[in-house]
Amino acid sequence: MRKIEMPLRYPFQTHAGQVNDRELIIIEIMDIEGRKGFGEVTAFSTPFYTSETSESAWLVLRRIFLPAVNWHQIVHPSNMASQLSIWQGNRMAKAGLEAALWDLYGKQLNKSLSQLIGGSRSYVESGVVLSLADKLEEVIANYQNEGYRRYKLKIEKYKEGQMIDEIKAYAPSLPLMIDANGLYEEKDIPYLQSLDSKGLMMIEQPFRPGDFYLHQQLQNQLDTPLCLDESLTSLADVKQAVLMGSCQIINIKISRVGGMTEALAIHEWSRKNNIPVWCGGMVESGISKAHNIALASLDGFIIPGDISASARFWERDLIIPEVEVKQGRIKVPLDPGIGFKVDEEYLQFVTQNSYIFQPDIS
Ligand code: OSB
Ligand code: MG
Repeated sequence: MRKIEMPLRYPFQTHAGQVNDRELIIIEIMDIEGRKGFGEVTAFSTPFYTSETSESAWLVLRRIFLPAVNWHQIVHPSNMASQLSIWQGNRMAKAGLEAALWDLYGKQLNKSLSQLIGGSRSYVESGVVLSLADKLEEVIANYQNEGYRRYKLKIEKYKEGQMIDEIKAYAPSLPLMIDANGLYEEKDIPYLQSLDSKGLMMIEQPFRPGDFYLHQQLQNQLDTPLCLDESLTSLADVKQAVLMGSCQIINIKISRVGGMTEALAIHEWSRKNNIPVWCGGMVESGISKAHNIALASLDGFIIPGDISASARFWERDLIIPEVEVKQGRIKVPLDPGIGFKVDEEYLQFVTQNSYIFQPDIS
Protein backbone atom coordinates (compact mmCIF):
# COMPACT_ATOMS: atom_id res chain seq x y z
CA MET A 1 0.00 0.00 0.00
CA ARG A 2 1.19 3.48 -0.84
CA LYS A 3 -0.16 6.69 0.56
CA ILE A 4 0.22 9.18 -2.25
CA GLU A 5 -0.47 12.85 -2.78
CA MET A 6 -1.17 14.10 -6.29
CA PRO A 7 -1.28 17.80 -7.13
CA LEU A 8 -4.52 18.82 -8.83
CA ARG A 9 -4.30 20.97 -11.92
CA TYR A 10 -7.05 23.22 -10.61
CA PRO A 11 -8.43 23.37 -7.06
CA PHE A 12 -11.58 21.24 -6.63
CA GLN A 13 -14.15 23.22 -4.66
CA THR A 14 -16.71 21.32 -2.60
CA HIS A 15 -19.24 22.43 0.01
CA ALA A 16 -16.74 21.34 2.66
CA GLY A 17 -13.74 23.23 1.32
CA GLN A 18 -11.16 23.27 -1.40
CA VAL A 19 -8.97 20.32 -2.39
CA ASN A 20 -5.58 21.25 -3.92
CA ASP A 21 -3.70 18.01 -3.44
CA ARG A 22 -5.51 14.72 -3.65
CA GLU A 23 -4.49 12.17 -1.04
CA LEU A 24 -5.11 8.58 -2.18
CA ILE A 25 -4.04 5.04 -1.34
CA ILE A 26 -2.73 2.85 -4.15
CA ILE A 27 -2.77 -0.90 -3.52
CA GLU A 28 -0.45 -3.13 -5.45
CA ILE A 29 -0.89 -6.88 -5.21
CA MET A 30 1.60 -9.40 -6.58
CA ASP A 31 1.09 -13.08 -7.32
CA ILE A 32 3.76 -15.75 -6.97
CA GLU A 33 4.65 -15.40 -10.65
CA GLY A 34 5.38 -11.71 -10.11
CA ARG A 35 2.34 -10.32 -11.96
CA LYS A 36 0.95 -7.13 -10.42
CA GLY A 37 -2.55 -5.79 -9.97
CA PHE A 38 -3.39 -2.19 -9.02
CA GLY A 39 -6.30 -0.78 -7.06
CA GLU A 40 -7.06 2.56 -5.45
CA VAL A 41 -8.77 3.61 -2.22
CA THR A 42 -10.59 6.84 -3.07
CA ALA A 43 -11.48 8.03 0.44
CA PHE A 44 -10.67 11.71 0.99
CA SER A 45 -8.49 13.23 3.70
CA THR A 46 -11.63 14.44 5.51
CA PRO A 47 -14.94 12.56 5.96
CA PHE A 48 -17.05 15.08 3.99
CA TYR A 49 -18.44 12.57 1.48
CA THR A 50 -18.53 9.31 3.44
CA SER A 51 -17.32 8.61 6.97
CA GLU A 52 -14.07 7.03 5.78
CA THR A 53 -10.83 8.96 5.39
CA SER A 54 -7.60 7.92 3.71
CA GLU A 55 -6.06 7.51 7.16
CA SER A 56 -8.90 5.43 8.54
CA ALA A 57 -8.78 3.21 5.45
CA TRP A 58 -5.03 2.80 5.77
CA LEU A 59 -5.39 1.69 9.38
CA VAL A 60 -8.28 -0.69 8.80
CA LEU A 61 -6.51 -2.32 5.86
CA ARG A 62 -3.24 -2.69 7.69
CA ARG A 63 -4.53 -3.75 11.11
CA ILE A 64 -7.65 -5.72 10.25
CA PHE A 65 -8.35 -6.59 6.62
CA LEU A 66 -4.96 -7.65 5.26
CA PRO A 67 -4.00 -9.92 8.19
CA ALA A 68 -7.45 -11.53 8.26
CA VAL A 69 -7.73 -12.56 4.61
CA ASN A 70 -7.42 -16.27 3.97
CA TRP A 71 -5.31 -15.98 0.83
CA HIS A 72 -5.56 -19.69 -0.01
CA GLN A 73 -9.28 -19.29 -0.48
CA ILE A 74 -9.05 -16.33 -2.84
CA VAL A 75 -9.48 -17.94 -6.24
CA HIS A 76 -11.62 -15.15 -7.72
CA PRO A 77 -11.75 -11.40 -6.89
CA SER A 78 -15.31 -11.73 -5.56
CA ASN A 79 -14.05 -14.04 -2.79
CA MET A 80 -12.52 -10.95 -1.16
CA ALA A 81 -15.95 -9.33 -0.69
CA SER A 82 -17.35 -12.50 0.90
CA GLN A 83 -14.43 -12.80 3.27
CA LEU A 84 -14.62 -9.16 4.33
CA SER A 85 -18.41 -9.13 4.64
CA ILE A 86 -18.23 -9.92 8.36
CA TRP A 87 -17.03 -6.33 8.90
CA GLN A 88 -19.29 -3.29 8.73
CA GLY A 89 -18.71 -0.34 6.45
CA ASN A 90 -15.19 0.69 5.42
CA ARG A 91 -16.35 0.13 1.88
CA MET A 92 -13.71 2.24 0.19
CA ALA A 93 -10.96 0.25 1.91
CA LYS A 94 -12.62 -3.00 0.79
CA ALA A 95 -13.16 -1.71 -2.74
CA GLY A 96 -9.50 -0.73 -3.21
CA LEU A 97 -8.30 -4.16 -2.17
CA GLU A 98 -10.78 -5.92 -4.42
CA ALA A 99 -9.83 -3.63 -7.32
CA ALA A 100 -6.20 -4.74 -7.14
CA LEU A 101 -7.39 -8.36 -7.34
CA TRP A 102 -9.54 -7.67 -10.41
CA ASP A 103 -6.62 -6.11 -12.27
CA LEU A 104 -4.38 -9.02 -11.30
CA TYR A 105 -7.02 -11.58 -12.25
CA GLY A 106 -7.35 -10.03 -15.70
CA LYS A 107 -3.60 -10.18 -16.16
CA GLN A 108 -3.55 -13.83 -15.07
CA LEU A 109 -6.28 -14.79 -17.55
CA ASN A 110 -4.95 -12.46 -20.23
CA LYS A 111 -8.30 -10.68 -20.47
CA SER A 112 -9.23 -7.03 -20.17
CA LEU A 113 -11.25 -6.08 -17.10
CA SER A 114 -14.11 -5.05 -19.38
CA GLN A 115 -14.08 -8.51 -20.98
CA LEU A 116 -13.86 -10.24 -17.59
CA ILE A 117 -17.01 -8.58 -16.27
CA GLY A 118 -18.98 -8.91 -19.51
CA GLY A 119 -18.64 -5.39 -20.92
CA SER A 120 -20.13 -4.90 -24.37
CA ARG A 121 -19.16 -1.35 -25.36
CA SER A 122 -15.92 -0.36 -27.06
CA TYR A 123 -16.42 3.30 -26.04
CA VAL A 124 -17.91 4.83 -22.90
CA GLU A 125 -19.62 8.20 -22.89
CA SER A 126 -17.99 10.92 -20.89
CA GLY A 127 -19.41 13.56 -18.58
CA VAL A 128 -17.67 16.27 -16.58
CA VAL A 129 -18.10 18.02 -13.26
CA LEU A 130 -18.14 21.80 -13.05
CA SER A 131 -16.42 22.87 -9.88
CA LEU A 132 -17.80 25.79 -7.88
CA ALA A 133 -14.47 27.55 -8.35
CA ASP A 134 -14.71 27.46 -12.15
CA LYS A 135 -15.36 30.38 -14.50
CA LEU A 136 -18.31 28.53 -15.93
CA GLU A 137 -18.76 30.09 -19.38
CA GLU A 138 -15.10 29.61 -20.20
CA VAL A 139 -14.74 26.04 -18.91
CA ILE A 140 -18.00 24.90 -20.48
CA ALA A 141 -16.83 26.21 -23.88
CA ASN A 142 -13.58 24.24 -23.48
CA TYR A 143 -15.38 21.07 -22.41
CA GLN A 144 -17.79 21.44 -25.34
CA ASN A 145 -14.78 21.36 -27.68
CA GLU A 146 -13.90 17.95 -26.24
CA GLY A 147 -17.52 16.91 -26.79
CA TYR A 148 -18.46 16.04 -23.19
CA ARG A 149 -21.97 14.62 -23.22
CA ARG A 150 -23.22 15.50 -19.74
CA TYR A 151 -22.40 18.40 -17.40
CA LYS A 152 -22.81 18.28 -13.65
CA LEU A 153 -23.02 21.37 -11.52
CA LYS A 154 -22.16 21.11 -7.84
CA ILE A 155 -24.61 23.24 -5.93
CA GLU A 156 -24.19 26.38 -3.95
CA LYS A 157 -27.32 26.28 -1.83
CA TYR A 158 -30.20 28.34 -3.29
CA LYS A 159 -27.97 29.79 -6.04
CA GLU A 160 -28.16 27.03 -8.63
CA GLY A 161 -31.53 28.18 -9.99
CA GLN A 162 -29.84 31.33 -11.21
CA MET A 163 -26.65 29.51 -12.26
CA ILE A 164 -28.70 27.12 -14.41
CA ASP A 165 -30.47 30.07 -16.06
CA GLU A 166 -27.12 31.73 -16.79
CA ILE A 167 -25.71 28.54 -18.30
CA LYS A 168 -28.82 27.92 -20.39
CA ALA A 169 -28.56 31.51 -21.73
CA TYR A 170 -25.32 30.71 -23.60
CA ALA A 171 -25.72 26.93 -23.96
CA PRO A 172 -29.47 26.30 -24.22
CA SER A 173 -29.33 22.60 -25.01
CA LEU A 174 -26.46 21.65 -22.67
CA PRO A 175 -27.25 18.28 -21.04
CA LEU A 176 -27.12 19.53 -17.47
CA MET A 177 -27.73 18.06 -14.02
CA ILE A 178 -26.99 19.19 -10.48
CA ASP A 179 -25.51 17.36 -7.50
CA ALA A 180 -26.58 18.64 -4.09
CA ASN A 181 -24.49 16.20 -2.00
CA GLY A 182 -27.30 15.99 0.54
CA LEU A 183 -27.25 19.66 1.52
CA TYR A 184 -31.00 20.29 1.33
CA GLU A 185 -33.59 19.68 4.04
CA GLU A 186 -37.31 19.05 4.24
CA LYS A 187 -38.06 22.77 4.42
CA ASP A 188 -36.39 23.22 1.02
CA ILE A 189 -38.96 21.13 -0.89
CA PRO A 190 -40.68 24.24 -2.35
CA TYR A 191 -37.33 25.58 -3.56
CA LEU A 192 -36.46 22.22 -5.13
CA GLN A 193 -39.86 22.20 -6.86
CA SER A 194 -38.95 25.54 -8.41
CA LEU A 195 -36.09 23.74 -10.24
CA ASP A 196 -38.49 21.29 -11.88
CA SER A 197 -39.05 23.54 -14.89
CA LYS A 198 -35.34 24.01 -15.66
CA GLY A 199 -35.00 20.99 -17.93
CA LEU A 200 -32.40 19.23 -15.79
CA MET A 201 -31.49 15.65 -16.68
CA MET A 202 -31.72 14.82 -12.98
CA ILE A 203 -31.10 16.10 -9.45
CA GLU A 204 -28.51 14.06 -7.56
CA GLN A 205 -28.78 13.42 -3.80
CA PRO A 206 -30.81 16.43 -2.63
CA PHE A 207 -31.13 15.16 0.97
CA ARG A 208 -28.78 13.42 3.35
CA PRO A 209 -28.10 9.70 3.04
CA GLY A 210 -30.45 7.43 4.99
CA ASP A 211 -33.50 9.55 4.28
CA PHE A 212 -35.29 7.36 1.72
CA TYR A 213 -38.67 8.68 2.86
CA LEU A 214 -37.87 12.33 2.19
CA HIS A 215 -36.49 11.52 -1.26
CA GLN A 216 -39.70 9.59 -1.97
CA GLN A 217 -41.79 12.60 -0.95
CA LEU A 218 -39.82 14.90 -3.23
CA GLN A 219 -39.80 12.47 -6.18
CA ASN A 220 -43.60 12.22 -5.90
CA GLN A 221 -43.79 15.98 -6.46
CA LEU A 222 -41.22 16.31 -9.26
CA ASP A 223 -41.11 15.34 -12.93
CA THR A 224 -37.31 15.69 -12.91
CA PRO A 225 -35.79 12.32 -11.97
CA LEU A 226 -33.91 12.08 -8.70
CA CYS A 227 -30.63 10.16 -8.67
CA LEU A 228 -29.10 8.84 -5.46
CA ASP A 229 -25.39 8.70 -4.68
CA GLU A 230 -24.42 8.81 -0.96
CA SER A 231 -27.64 7.00 0.02
CA LEU A 232 -26.72 3.85 -1.90
CA THR A 233 -24.01 1.72 -0.27
CA SER A 234 -25.21 -1.72 -1.42
CA LEU A 235 -27.66 -3.59 -3.64
CA ALA A 236 -30.06 -3.68 -0.67
CA ASP A 237 -30.05 0.15 -0.53
CA VAL A 238 -30.66 0.32 -4.29
CA LYS A 239 -33.65 -2.04 -4.11
CA GLN A 240 -35.08 -0.07 -1.23
CA ALA A 241 -34.66 3.28 -3.00
CA VAL A 242 -36.11 2.12 -6.31
CA LEU A 243 -39.01 0.10 -4.88
CA MET A 244 -39.98 2.97 -2.56
CA GLY A 245 -39.86 5.46 -5.43
CA SER A 246 -37.09 7.50 -3.80
CA CYS A 247 -35.20 7.84 -7.10
CA GLN A 248 -35.39 6.88 -10.77
CA ILE A 249 -31.67 6.84 -11.62
CA ILE A 250 -28.71 5.18 -9.89
CA ASN A 251 -25.17 6.53 -9.53
CA ILE A 252 -22.83 3.53 -9.15
CA LYS A 253 -19.42 4.15 -7.60
CA ILE A 254 -17.24 1.10 -7.09
CA SER A 255 -15.75 2.64 -3.95
CA ARG A 256 -18.99 3.70 -2.30
CA VAL A 257 -20.55 0.23 -2.63
CA GLY A 258 -17.50 -1.69 -1.40
CA GLY A 259 -16.10 -3.00 -4.66
CA MET A 260 -16.64 -4.22 -8.21
CA THR A 261 -18.56 -7.35 -7.11
CA GLU A 262 -21.29 -5.28 -5.44
CA ALA A 263 -21.24 -2.77 -8.33
CA LEU A 264 -21.87 -5.64 -10.77
CA ALA A 265 -24.79 -6.91 -8.69
CA ILE A 266 -26.32 -3.41 -8.64
CA HIS A 267 -25.87 -3.06 -12.39
CA GLU A 268 -27.47 -6.45 -13.03
CA TRP A 269 -30.51 -5.77 -10.85
CA SER A 270 -30.97 -2.29 -12.30
CA ARG A 271 -30.76 -3.60 -15.86
CA LYS A 272 -33.40 -6.25 -15.19
CA ASN A 273 -35.65 -3.60 -13.67
CA ASN A 274 -35.04 -1.01 -16.41
CA ILE A 275 -33.42 1.49 -14.06
CA PRO A 276 -30.80 3.65 -15.81
CA VAL A 277 -27.38 3.74 -14.14
CA TRP A 278 -24.24 5.81 -14.63
CA CYS A 279 -20.74 5.59 -13.19
CA GLY A 280 -19.82 8.17 -10.55
CA GLY A 281 -16.39 9.71 -9.98
CA MET A 282 -14.19 10.52 -7.00
CA VAL A 283 -11.56 12.94 -8.37
CA GLU A 284 -9.44 9.85 -8.75
CA SER A 285 -6.25 8.79 -10.48
CA GLY A 286 -6.09 6.92 -13.76
CA ILE A 287 -5.89 3.61 -11.92
CA SER A 288 -9.35 4.08 -10.51
CA LYS A 289 -10.60 5.70 -13.74
CA ALA A 290 -9.53 2.56 -15.60
CA HIS A 291 -11.69 0.40 -13.30
CA ASN A 292 -14.58 2.85 -13.88
CA ILE A 293 -14.16 2.66 -17.67
CA ALA A 294 -14.42 -1.13 -17.53
CA LEU A 295 -17.55 -0.93 -15.35
CA ALA A 296 -19.18 1.66 -17.62
CA SER A 297 -18.65 -0.64 -20.63
CA LEU A 298 -21.56 -2.78 -19.37
CA ASP A 299 -24.94 -2.58 -21.13
CA GLY A 300 -26.90 -0.84 -18.40
CA PHE A 301 -24.71 2.27 -18.30
CA ILE A 302 -26.89 4.34 -20.59
CA ILE A 303 -26.14 7.77 -19.11
CA PRO A 304 -22.69 9.41 -19.48
CA GLY A 305 -20.86 9.17 -16.16
CA ASP A 306 -18.37 11.27 -14.19
CA ILE A 307 -15.57 9.75 -16.22
CA SER A 308 -13.48 12.58 -17.59
CA ALA A 309 -10.06 12.88 -19.21
CA SER A 310 -6.91 12.61 -17.08
CA ALA A 311 -6.25 16.25 -17.97
CA ARG A 312 -9.51 17.34 -16.29
CA PHE A 313 -7.82 16.89 -12.92
CA TRP A 314 -4.15 16.11 -13.42
CA GLU A 315 -1.06 17.68 -14.92
CA ARG A 316 0.33 14.16 -14.99
CA ASP A 317 -1.65 10.96 -14.33
CA LEU A 318 -0.49 7.62 -12.93
CA ILE A 319 -1.22 5.68 -16.12
CA ILE A 320 0.21 5.42 -19.63
CA PRO A 321 -1.39 6.40 -21.91
CA GLU A 322 -3.55 8.92 -20.07
CA VAL A 323 -7.34 8.79 -20.39
CA GLU A 324 -8.37 10.85 -23.40
CA VAL A 325 -11.81 12.10 -24.33
CA LYS A 326 -12.52 12.46 -28.05
CA GLN A 327 -15.93 13.53 -29.27
CA GLY A 328 -17.18 12.95 -25.75
CA ARG A 329 -16.10 9.32 -25.64
CA ILE A 330 -13.33 7.24 -24.08
CA LYS A 331 -12.03 4.13 -25.79
CA VAL A 332 -12.29 1.01 -23.61
CA PRO A 333 -8.79 -0.53 -23.55
CA LEU A 334 -8.29 -4.14 -24.65
CA ASP A 335 -5.02 -4.95 -22.87
CA PRO A 336 -5.18 -7.36 -19.91
CA GLY A 337 -6.50 -6.12 -16.55
CA ILE A 338 -7.14 -2.38 -16.31
CA GLY A 339 -5.64 -2.06 -19.78
CA PHE A 340 -3.34 0.86 -18.99
CA LYS A 341 0.30 0.68 -17.91
CA VAL A 342 0.96 2.13 -14.45
CA ASP A 343 3.62 4.85 -14.53
CA GLU A 344 5.64 3.35 -11.68
CA GLU A 345 8.24 6.09 -11.78
CA TYR A 346 5.64 8.79 -11.18
CA LEU A 347 3.90 6.55 -8.64
CA GLN A 348 7.15 6.36 -6.69
CA PHE A 349 7.56 10.15 -6.98
CA VAL A 350 4.12 10.89 -5.42
CA THR A 351 4.47 8.23 -2.70
CA GLN A 352 4.63 9.67 0.82
CA ASN A 353 4.54 6.48 2.79
CA SER A 354 4.39 2.79 2.04
CA TYR A 355 3.66 -0.48 3.78
CA ILE A 356 4.39 -3.99 2.58
CA PHE A 357 2.26 -6.88 3.75
CA GLN A 358 3.61 -10.37 3.20
CA PRO A 359 0.98 -13.05 3.79
CA ASP A 360 1.96 -16.45 5.07
CA ILE A 361 1.18 -18.62 2.06
CA SER A 362 3.30 -21.63 2.97
O1 OSB B 1 -20.85 13.54 -5.14
O2 OSB B 1 -20.18 12.66 -6.95
C1 OSB B 1 -19.93 13.26 -5.90
C2 OSB B 1 -16.29 14.33 -5.84
C3 OSB B 1 -16.00 14.13 -4.55
C4 OSB B 1 -16.95 13.65 -3.69
C5 OSB B 1 -18.22 13.40 -4.16
C6 OSB B 1 -18.54 13.61 -5.48
C7 OSB B 1 -17.55 14.09 -6.33
C8 OSB B 1 -17.77 14.39 -7.72
C9 OSB B 1 -16.57 14.29 -8.61
O3 OSB B 1 -18.82 14.78 -8.13
C10 OSB B 1 -16.84 13.65 -9.91
C11 OSB B 1 -15.60 13.30 -10.70
O4 OSB B 1 -14.63 12.72 -10.18
O5 OSB B 1 -15.62 13.57 -11.91
MG1 MG C 1 -22.66 12.88 -6.04
